[in-house]
Amino acid sequence: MRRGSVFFLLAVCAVPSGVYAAAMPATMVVTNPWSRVTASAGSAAVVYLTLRDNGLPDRLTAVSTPVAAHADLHVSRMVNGVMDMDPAGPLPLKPGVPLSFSPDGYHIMLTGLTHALAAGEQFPLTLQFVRSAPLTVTVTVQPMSYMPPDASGMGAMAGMKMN
Ligand SMILES: [Cu+2]
Repeated sequence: MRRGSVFFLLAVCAVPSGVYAAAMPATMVVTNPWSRVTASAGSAAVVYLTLRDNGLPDRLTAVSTPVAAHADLHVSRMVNGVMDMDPAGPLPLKPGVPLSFSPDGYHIMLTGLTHALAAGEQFPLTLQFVRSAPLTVTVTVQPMSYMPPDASGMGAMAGMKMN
């Protein structure tokens, strides 16, 4: 059976990566992870990115980075005309539906920065999922004036409480 032998070959090829059999290979794609310059060490920073799940349904459970004592998933919401935020997550990921972090929605909050973030600096950020293997991406620190190409709700940062 030709069909059967092809299937068998695929099964054999999958064996060398058997260590990671519980995880899915390279199905999470992160676009434009970025943050902004900060005034000092110890202060807070926010990371935005777009996450696309090209595999099976999954959930983003946690984030971490060596440049901050804490990295947390937050969601912004308008309360009495002021942008406030709450802890969020795990965040559900639907295959093929991008999850965009933005000033008026989900963001990654970094607190207890080890040093002030300077424009042009880059640092690693690791995303953890229920099913997929952890994914480490490189965040670029942008100047205060930076707006991402696909920014929406641009004025939302103004009233956001950062501490
Ligand atoms: Cu926040």
